[in-house]
Amino acid sequence: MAEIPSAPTRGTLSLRGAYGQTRADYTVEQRWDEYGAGHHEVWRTLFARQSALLARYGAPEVAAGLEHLGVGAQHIPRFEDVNARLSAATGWQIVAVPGLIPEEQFFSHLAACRFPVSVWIREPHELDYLAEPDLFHDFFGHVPLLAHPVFARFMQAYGQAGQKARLHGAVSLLARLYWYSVEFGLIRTAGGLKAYGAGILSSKGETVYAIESPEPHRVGFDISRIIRTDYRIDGYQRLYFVIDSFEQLFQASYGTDFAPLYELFAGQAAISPETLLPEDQLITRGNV
Ligand code: HBI
Ligand code: FE
Repeated sequence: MAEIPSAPTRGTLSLRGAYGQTRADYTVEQRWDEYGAGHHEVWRTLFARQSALLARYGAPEVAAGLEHLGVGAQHIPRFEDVNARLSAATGWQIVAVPGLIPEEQFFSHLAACRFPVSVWIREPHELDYLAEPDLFHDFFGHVPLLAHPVFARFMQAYGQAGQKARLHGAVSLLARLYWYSVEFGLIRTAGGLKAYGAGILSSKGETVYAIESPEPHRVGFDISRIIRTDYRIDGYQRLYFVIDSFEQLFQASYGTDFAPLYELFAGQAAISPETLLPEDQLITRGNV
């Protein structure tokens, strides 16, 4: 890795995509002391903005998780501080990684109750859009729910399912489950529809859109429907799947033998996210 310059305000940005110092499992040290004032400022800005949206748009378990883990706006969290509380809550840990890591290691971490969090944070001109996960997305979006026992158990089951999917050459099918739940999931609550997916909660625009826009379809969660359904990576989703509870998410995933579904769907064309099926449990029909 390049030397760490001690820039007065930004500190170093060389952590982004720095894969030179990874261990075999793709983890690195967080090196919290190397974040500069500018990095903490980006965290503060994003945290203030996104946490203000949680009360109205986020699943209550997300705000509860942030609170429980002692995560606040002040500065980029120290992973070891969070780990002390997280492991007491659910047995999970977060581990520092340079960014996206290969599937094999990603699934191994989840199966072992470790969530990989990128160590680099976006720059001030990137607050609204990033093509790859940074610390803010990984942390704010994913970590709070790891303090929820049932969601945490689901994530471990997903990691184990991922390991099996690799053997079937079916990761691209299983990844749709992750996309439509962990990244872009909605949940029905007494207070109405709320977001729990990290891709939604780490985006200002999509947090409002996912809940309030008349454009996208919103359909009841169904695993075998989800793993047949394409998703878009270049804009807000046209389709969201809605769970009734985290128990539903866990039970459906844990109780499903994916192998026969992989066989069945392997040769079939994917369903477009714009397409509704007669058997869908329609919650809202999109108007676009
Ligand atoms: N690596 N750090 C990181 N974060 C991810 O979400 C991630 C990854 N590697 C692979 C991956 N996701 C996907 O292949 C799976 O969700 C299927
Ligand atoms: Fe993510």
